[in-house]
Amino acid sequence: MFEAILQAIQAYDTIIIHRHNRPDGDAMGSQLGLKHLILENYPEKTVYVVGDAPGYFGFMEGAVMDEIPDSAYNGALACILDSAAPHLISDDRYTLAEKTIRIDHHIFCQQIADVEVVDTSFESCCGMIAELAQESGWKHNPLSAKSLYTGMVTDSGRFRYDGTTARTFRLASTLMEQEFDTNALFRDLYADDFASKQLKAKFILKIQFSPKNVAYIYTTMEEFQALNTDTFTVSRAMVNTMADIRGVDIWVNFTETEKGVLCELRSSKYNINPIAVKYGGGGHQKASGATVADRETAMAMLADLDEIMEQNQ
Ligand SMILES: [Mn+2]
Repeated sequence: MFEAILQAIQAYDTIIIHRHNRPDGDAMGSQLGLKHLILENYPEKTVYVVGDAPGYFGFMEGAVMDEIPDSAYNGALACILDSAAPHLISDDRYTLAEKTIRIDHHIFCQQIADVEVVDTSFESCCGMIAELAQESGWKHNPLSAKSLYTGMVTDSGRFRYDGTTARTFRLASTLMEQEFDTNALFRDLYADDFASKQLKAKFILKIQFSPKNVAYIYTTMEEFQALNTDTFTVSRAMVNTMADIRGVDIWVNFTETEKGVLCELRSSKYNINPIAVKYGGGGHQKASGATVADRETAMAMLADLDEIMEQNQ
């Protein structure tokens, strides 16, 4: 599967690894994991990691990005990870490289690199890098293993989402053979600030139910302003306070803002994406979003989600 990728990595002395903007655990994990794998197995090579700041994932070892001049790309190989489109790639200087390769698990949009392996059957890009390592007979070290494991865990929702397969566990087991502290990793990933816990408690008390048991939270402009926080924290970060309620298969978080009512739609069972699309939004089958004009439209969306429940009863 990765012959051409392996050949390219073997052929270049300098390899610069890119990933998408505003990195998640999979973007950071695949970037750092591949770096440590190359350095472990080809110690004479020079490997750089580039891109914007790691944000939440700053706890990962080696997460500080390299600052390199344009000239570093002369005669170099650029490797693009976990990115489906050029505008998503952090640091567009990959175009300066002599050759480019890409490894990704998102739905294919367009060719970006000279050599590409895109496979949506993988739960994570980290899983693809673990497969590349296995196929190439590369040795892991604790850093490469922990980095890749981080992305497998986050992109699979702790081995829970649909993309999780027997292969996911086979590859994860190759990583677990290395010594690293999974307890420390899970603390870094999932420990919450007390203020965030309190906010979630407030939101849990606001949950309401439609006639067919779609859970929803509606935050008015007045309430939103009183919380004195950003739209992301109220909208996307709060939607899953409604996850895992027994008997609730669909849930939606509505937030009134100056731009309209933000709608975050989730399901553990049904494809709610067409409803988001109907209201001008998009996303994934079980996690989508849209922004609608007013409360009335938001309630029409809620009725449409109710209709999905009705049809499946
Ligand atoms: Mn990913």
